[in-house]
Amino acid sequence: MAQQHVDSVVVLNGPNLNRLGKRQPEVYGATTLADVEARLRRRGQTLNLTVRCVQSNHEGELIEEVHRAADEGAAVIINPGGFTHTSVALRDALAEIADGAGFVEVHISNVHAREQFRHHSYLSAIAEGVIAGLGVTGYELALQYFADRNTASSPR
Ligand code: DHK
Repeated sequence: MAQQHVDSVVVLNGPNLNRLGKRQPEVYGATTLADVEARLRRRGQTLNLTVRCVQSNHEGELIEEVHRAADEGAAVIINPGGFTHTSVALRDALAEIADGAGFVEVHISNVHAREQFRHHSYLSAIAEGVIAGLGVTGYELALQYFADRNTASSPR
């Protein structure tokens, strides 16, 4: 399912993504998270989507934001950082989004071209789509996806 019209999208970034622009710029680029989030909010305005951005280094906080998104009927764009490869609990929370508004998993780097332990994601199998390796543009593409899906699914 997961083809419902959404008015809002929650952009969640997990551990260490507050260090964007500083941490391993050769892998994650030079753009800061504040810049990425500002860009997404602006883009949301032109796409008629309310965008709320949250970053946390804590698994429980991310899970609570997922619950909040579920209660609001919001779609989710998530870069779970290292929790991608470890967190059954985050997957369990996101299963509710998968059954509702849907979520897209984003990775800035091409995780498949990196260490073996980054090749497995606990989330990908229940994500509506996965974007990896396109830098921070991946977030914008995911947002565009939800706008296009709105147009395709339910003209209002
Ligand atoms: C970000 C991280 O922090 C890593 O733990 C993931 C992901 C990859 C990214 O490419 O955005 O393995």
